[in-house]
Amino acid sequence: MIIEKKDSFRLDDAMVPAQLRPLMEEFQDFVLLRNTYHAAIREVSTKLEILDDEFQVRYDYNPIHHMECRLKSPKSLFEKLERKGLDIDLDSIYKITDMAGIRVICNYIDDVYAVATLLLQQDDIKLLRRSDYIKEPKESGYRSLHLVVEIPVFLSDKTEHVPVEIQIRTIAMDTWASLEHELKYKRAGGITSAMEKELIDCADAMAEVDRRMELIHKEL
Ligand code: 0O2
Repeated sequence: MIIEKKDSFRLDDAMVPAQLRPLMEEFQDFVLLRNTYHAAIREVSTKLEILDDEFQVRYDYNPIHHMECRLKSPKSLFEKLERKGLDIDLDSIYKITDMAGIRVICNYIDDVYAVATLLLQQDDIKLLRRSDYIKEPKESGYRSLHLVVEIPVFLSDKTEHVPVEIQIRTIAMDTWASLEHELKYKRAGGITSAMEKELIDCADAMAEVDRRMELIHKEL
C-alpha cells in the first residue's frame, strides 16, 4: 500500500515571491494530480478487496493472494516522458496510462481471468486497453494480464476520469517477473543472449508449473 504524507500546498501569496508563483502553481497542480491518481488506486484496490472478501465468505476461497499498489515516482515518470518524446508538463502526464498501478497476484491462472471479468463488469469501470501476455507472452517470456481501466474520481469541484493500469498474474508469473527485473537491472550493460534464452526457458518452466498446479486444484 502507498503511504504518502498529505501536506497542504495551498499558496499563500504573501509568502511566495511573484517570480516564483507560476512555478509554485505548476507544482501545486502536480501534487493535486498525484493526489487524484492516488484516490483512483484506492478506489480500484478497494473494489478488488471487496470481491476477494465476498469470495472468502461465499466459497471459503480467496482468488487474490496479495496486491501491490504504486504511484509512479516522479523520476520514473520523467524518464518515461523523455523516452516517449513527450514534453514535461501536465498535459503529457495525462497521456501516461500507468501513473497509477496495481499488481494483483493470484493463486491460479483461472483466478486471473475471474478477477478481471468481475472487475470489468462493474458499471463505473471502463476498459481502455487489454493486453493478454498470458495467451501471448512477450518475447522476454513475460506473462501477465494487463488492463488499463478508467475510473471516476469525485473531487470537490469536478469529476476526473483517471486511468489505472492493473497487472494481474499468478504467483509463479510474478516470481519470474520480479527476478527477471532484478537480474536485468543489476547488469548495467544488459544481459547476454545466453542469459536471455535461459530466462525464457525459466518462464516456460514456470508456466508449466502453473498449468500442473491448476490441474491439481481443479481435481480437488
Ligand atoms: P514499472 O515500474 O514496472 O511500472 P509502456 O508502458 O508504454 O512502456 P506498454 O506496451 O504500454 O509500454 O506497456 P506493457 O509492455 O503492456 O507493460 C509495461 C509494464 O509491464 C512494465 O512497466 C513492467 O511492469 C511490465 N513488463 C512488461 N514487459 C516486461 C518484461 O519483459 N519483464 C518484466 N519483469 N516486466 C515487464 P514499466 O513501465 O517497465 O515499469
